[in-house]
Amino acid sequence: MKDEQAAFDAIIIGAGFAGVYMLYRLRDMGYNVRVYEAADGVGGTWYWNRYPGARCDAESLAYSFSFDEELEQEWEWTERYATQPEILDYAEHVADRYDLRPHMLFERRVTAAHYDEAANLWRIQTDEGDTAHAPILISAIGCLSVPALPDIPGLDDFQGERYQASQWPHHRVLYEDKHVGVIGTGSSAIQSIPVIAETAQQLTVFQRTPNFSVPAANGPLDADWVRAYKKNYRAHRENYKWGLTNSFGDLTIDVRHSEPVAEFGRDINDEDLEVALEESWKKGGASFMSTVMDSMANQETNDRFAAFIHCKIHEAVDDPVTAAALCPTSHPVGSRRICVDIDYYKTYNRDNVSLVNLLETPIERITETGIQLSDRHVELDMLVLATGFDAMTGAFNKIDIRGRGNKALKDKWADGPKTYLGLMMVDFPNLFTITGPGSPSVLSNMLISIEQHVDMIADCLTHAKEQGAQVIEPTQLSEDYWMQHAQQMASQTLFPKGSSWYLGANIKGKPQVFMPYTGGVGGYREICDKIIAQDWRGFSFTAHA
Ligand code: NA7
Repeated sequence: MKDEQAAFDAIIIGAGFAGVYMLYRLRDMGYNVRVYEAADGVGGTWYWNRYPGARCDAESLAYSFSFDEELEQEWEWTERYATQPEILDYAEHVADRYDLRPHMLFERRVTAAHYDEAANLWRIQTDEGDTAHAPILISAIGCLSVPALPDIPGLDDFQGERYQASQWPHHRVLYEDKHVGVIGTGSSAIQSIPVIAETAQQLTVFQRTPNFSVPAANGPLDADWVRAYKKNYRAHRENYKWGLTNSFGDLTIDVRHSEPVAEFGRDINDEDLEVALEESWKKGGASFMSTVMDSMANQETNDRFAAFIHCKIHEAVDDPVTAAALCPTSHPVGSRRICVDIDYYKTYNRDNVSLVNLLETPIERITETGIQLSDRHVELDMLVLATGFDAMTGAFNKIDIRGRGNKALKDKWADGPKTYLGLMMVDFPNLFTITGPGSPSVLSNMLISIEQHVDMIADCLTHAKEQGAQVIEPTQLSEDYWMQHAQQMASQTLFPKGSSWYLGANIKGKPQVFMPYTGGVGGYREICDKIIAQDWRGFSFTAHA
């Protein structure tokens, strides 16, 4: 089936969690919707990222939809942090449970989306030749969906097996009897290295920048605990929506999360901090950073967190040279996304695992049989690239998006993304960007941010209808204000010091602007709610002439 000049009320690009929920909402509102998806199934990130050990770093009961109480009660998660196959099953279950697939076209990559001002329509094209139009266009294209290949000479010369973590094949990959090389030590590598090490004959990790990682303390979920949690699901959801990790009142306290023991690092002495961090370390998970509230705002507090993790690395890793190489010193803890691991550091104690510190012996080139370092050649049978993504704007730039007056989005964003609330843009009317740059997105539990944006878009469309408006667009003033506010918020934190993909620093030539909103999901939601209460302040709703 192919769409030819097909007319819809709304077009959604992407069938990950954002696309799935947006479709669900719009269909319920009576919209005729088409979803185009590049993959041959739903799931987005969880469709593509099938690398060994892939799992979510947010807890399963929180990293799930909250829009239907029956769904959240009936779905059984098995572990504290769900694996990729389990999350993909869940995405498929949701698509089937609500009969969403008939509205989706798979294996279609949207290549162009042009706004036809005279008709007030977005006209799209796909790589399979589909053409369609709708007054509303919604991007649900994901924040981490365009893989970044390393700029290393000879990459294509390698004759062994080569895999990209974020585009892992669907067939089983076997490591037995193989010398495997992994390039990268971000979250994907840190999750996959312990799993590959279990069966590989030899595993060599090529590390340029070490990352901070905290233990997941993963395990099977206890049935009684889940029952108690599910009894209070509404309250837990409410807390998560506002960025609170704990529960309140007479609810079961989610004891696994780290509660802040102090607002400021200066209020807690070294001994007490050590005890508190130890406690958080045992509980596991990224909420470790919440042990003291100014950990991402105050360099001194952050340094104390870093020193604690350095000690943990030295405790876990037998070889002191390897341990030292694994200790990050170039960036504050958390300024690059903190990793959540299962036995990552201990993996370096295995006889079949070794670390190459690229800061001392850089890669010169990739050869037919391995990697040529400045001082030696490492022979490899398999090369795994866990080298990250062109985050947040990469997927937009892959589509020829043109707004009013044929203005290209690429040009608008030439110096960094510009949006109002990460949701809409001047000159691109009726184009909504779910978890777009300028919203908390990747600094939050994505499901929470997705649900908020989708609900807001649905409300916005209802409001427009009530106003008799067909053209929705933010004002220039509001977009300028939001960008200024977002940058100002980021500058009050240590995030910009990370030289990270949050900033676009991992992609050559990309403008370095801190892209996600650092005000937290609670602060952001409060602002959005106020804007809505003030009659959608900053948005203009006009009738199409
Ligand atoms: P990341 O976190 O961007 O990690 C990419 C890794 O690849 C990182 O260690 C990079 O080192 C390394 N890299 C990239 N290019 C090179 C070259 N040329 N040589 C050596 N090493 C290189 O991506 P992930 O997929 O692990 O995680 C992304 C997010 O996905 C994660 O935060 C979760 O939210 C899920 P560098 O730091 O650039 O020195």
